[in-house]
Amino acid sequence: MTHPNRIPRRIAVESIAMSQPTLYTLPGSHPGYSVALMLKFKGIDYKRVDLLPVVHKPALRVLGFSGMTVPALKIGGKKLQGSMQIARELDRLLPEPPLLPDDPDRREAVLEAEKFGHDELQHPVRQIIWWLLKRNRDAMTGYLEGSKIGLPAGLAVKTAGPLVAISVRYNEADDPHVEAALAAMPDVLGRLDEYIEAGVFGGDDPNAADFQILPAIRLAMTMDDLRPLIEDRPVGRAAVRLLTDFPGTVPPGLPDQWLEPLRSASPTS
Ligand SMILES: N[C@@H](CCC(=O)N[C@@H](CS)C(=O)NCC(=O)O)C(=O)O
Repeated sequence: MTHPNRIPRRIAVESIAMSQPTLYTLPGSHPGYSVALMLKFKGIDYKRVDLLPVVHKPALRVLGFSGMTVPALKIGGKKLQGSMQIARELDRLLPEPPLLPDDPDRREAVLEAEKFGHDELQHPVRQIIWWLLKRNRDAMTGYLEGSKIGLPAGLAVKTAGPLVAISVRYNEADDPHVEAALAAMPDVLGRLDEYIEAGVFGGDDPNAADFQILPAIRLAMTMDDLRPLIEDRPVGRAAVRLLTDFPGTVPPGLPDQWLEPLRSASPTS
């Protein structure tokens, strides 16, 4: 539905383009992919700048952002952070196509699924991948594919030790948190499959919940330990449909015992 007072889309797009939208992200950042997909969905041209973990914090400060996390988006004279806040602002700046359904019940359901993905999936996936990358730094090379970090991937990986150590500590990617994240994963994936079966997301027309959740699932599927336990589930199939290609892969490395809850809950077990 187009509101009679809305400015025509063409004029809105031109005015947004004049503000030179720029997305600041980190290689492999799943919420970074969320925002990149939302911008594409809206038909907004933007420049992507890939920062390096840890170093991104002073860089964001210098760029005038108040928070310390990516995705960070400069658009329409504003500096935005937080994938959900960015989704709301994109709908405000350019209402068509919408990231949320018009129907109030469907809208509520999409907002609930988006928040569930943000609160229960986004960070656990981040903790699991940092735990693995700490033990297999060479695997970082794949996640750098297609990003422009301003130095050769090989050199970045060779010198990444201190950045990885700081990121692991900052994100609490330690044994107890990662074991707990994996223990919670069967319930998280089960709930996401239920949302898909109820038609909340994962359909032909992606919405804010698709953009929040599916990049996190896709990142989880780059981990050889997790991919076989996710790919045949509704949420795994939806992630591959939305993000056909996704860079990076990490060989198995998680303790068998931590994977047991997920293996027992897998539809193929
Ligand atoms: N939940 C927020 C925050 C995202 C977040 O934590 N991003 C990570 C990268 S995926 C980050 O910037 N981490 C800071 C760090 O590792 O130092 C969002 O959805 O935008």
